[in-house]
Amino acid sequence: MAKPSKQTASPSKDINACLARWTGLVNDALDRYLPQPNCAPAALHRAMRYSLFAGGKRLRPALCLAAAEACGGQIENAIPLACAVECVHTYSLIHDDLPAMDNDDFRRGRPTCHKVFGEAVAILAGDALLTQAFEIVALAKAQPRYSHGDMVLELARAAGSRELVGGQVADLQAEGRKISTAELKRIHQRKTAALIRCSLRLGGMSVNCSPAALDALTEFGTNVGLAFQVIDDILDVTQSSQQLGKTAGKDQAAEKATYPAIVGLEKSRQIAARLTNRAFESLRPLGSRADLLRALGELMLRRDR
Ligand code: GRG
Repeated sequence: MAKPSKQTASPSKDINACLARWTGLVNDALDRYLPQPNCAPAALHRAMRYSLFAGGKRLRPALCLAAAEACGGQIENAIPLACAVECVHTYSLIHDDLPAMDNDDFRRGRPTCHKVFGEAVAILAGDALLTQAFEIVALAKAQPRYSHGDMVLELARAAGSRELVGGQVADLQAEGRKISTAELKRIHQRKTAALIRCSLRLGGMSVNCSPAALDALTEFGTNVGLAFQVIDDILDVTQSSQQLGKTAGKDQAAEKATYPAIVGLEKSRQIAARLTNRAFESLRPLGSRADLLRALGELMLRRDR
């Protein structure tokens, strides 16, 4: 993978150990927030848990917690928000895998939700996870600068028709069509970067961050989110299904617009590195407190799944 410039990247802590610890905290909290698997209707709750605890990388929750830390706050405040964004993310994956959309049989290393529970329950499990996310935001602690309303608005906008859902529609409509890199970037902004940026902003809001810190997180989130999707497109071409835990090579088969398809692999790697460097630049005002965010940015650029 292409390298970001040394001067801005300073992953000083053991990011993998930190990620493992944070994943544990988020998983425990999600387990508490979600209805138990035997709670009626059991099929629905089992389906929600099946996808939520399928071994996702938990990058959005990690970004949320690291943002709270970068703003000098306690990660405990950010845990509910980290859980909420992961519920929205998992819902979007369940729906994206449905036959009416990407029609995928394999996700997070196991059969997709609709393959195991049927289409109707999978649709409803996605709906319930989306709703669950807002219930969890309501249970978070409001802050002097940020009310519950501000947090709900943040998540609703990122998940709604102008961002995540709108990006998915634009992505489906671009299939089989030749589009420019500018149009592709706009799709990536909505379907991928919006929720990543929202994860960071909610992390900052959960610890009452300053407006300047929120701006820094916003800029970081946009660029790291765009880089994340470019890498995702590269991995779809270069990795095996087993490595990815989802079906590889689907973009080409569906004639999807991707950076590798439009500009080639090498240029795509350069674009991802450039976006990551730009993301690091925006963290300067946060100083060394943002080291974990820098390390996460590095990890996202260099990931192999
Ligand atoms: C159906 C409303 C709706 C939206 C779907 C999420 C999405 C939009 C489509 C899925 C395919 C895709 C390329 C999404 C972009 C975001 C992305 C790269 C998701 C995968 O995120 P990871 O790698 O997944 O963090 P894990 O499983 O590790 O959580």
